[in-house]
Amino acid sequence: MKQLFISDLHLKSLDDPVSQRFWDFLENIAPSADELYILGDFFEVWIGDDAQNNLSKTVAEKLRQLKEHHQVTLYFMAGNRDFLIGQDYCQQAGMIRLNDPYPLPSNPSILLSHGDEQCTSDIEYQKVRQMLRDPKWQDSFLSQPLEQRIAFAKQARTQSKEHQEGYELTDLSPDAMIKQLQQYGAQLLIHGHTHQPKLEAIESNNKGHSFERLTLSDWDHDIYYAEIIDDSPPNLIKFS
Ligand SMILES: [Mn+2]
Repeated sequence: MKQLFISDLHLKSLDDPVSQRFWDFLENIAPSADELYILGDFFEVWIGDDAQNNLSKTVAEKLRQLKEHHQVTLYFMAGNRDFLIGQDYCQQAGMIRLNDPYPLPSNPSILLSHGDEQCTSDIEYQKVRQMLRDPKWQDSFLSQPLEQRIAFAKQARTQSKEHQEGYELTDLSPDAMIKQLQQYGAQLLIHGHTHQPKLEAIESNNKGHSFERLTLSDWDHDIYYAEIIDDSPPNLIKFS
């Protein structure tokens, strides 16, 4: 069995080079897989499954083709940009929506996550996250007219940029990663969000345990995806 993992494409428009790279990936890499996991921030922005455009429709069509022509099972986990992707779009694209975190059924020592939840040192962000992930907030947001949702998304982007400018890039907290791995009886976290591709040990004072993380890249410059073949450990593979 071959499993592939990608994240953080931040798809923006059909004519963006990232979209072309993704079509290449779907044509040349993904067909040989049994399972493809998309671990969040797939789209740069998402304001509801009812607000579709040419990009979202093309992506759904291409994913469906991959699933139907090559029998690839598709999984989607939301990130902090596209957490409003719902069952309707997942169904349209032939993807199975996963909760965050999600233990990999074929290898429960591996836990999948987008990664923003473990950035616990950014207290402001965690407060906002808690609001945005509240189903009540989401229902009320999705019931607003499109223009209002677009305006909100724009404002949220500006605020998030201002917030980030005062900070070093916030990484996932080692303690938060280890706590979550222990909770699930897992040893390796595969995640995105920080766009710093690597496979490394998580620094821990907890002797006798060794935890690891595999971080996926974004799709702007050097692109990496993770691959697991049968029971072997995951590999980070450069996609050019
Ligand atoms: Mn993210």
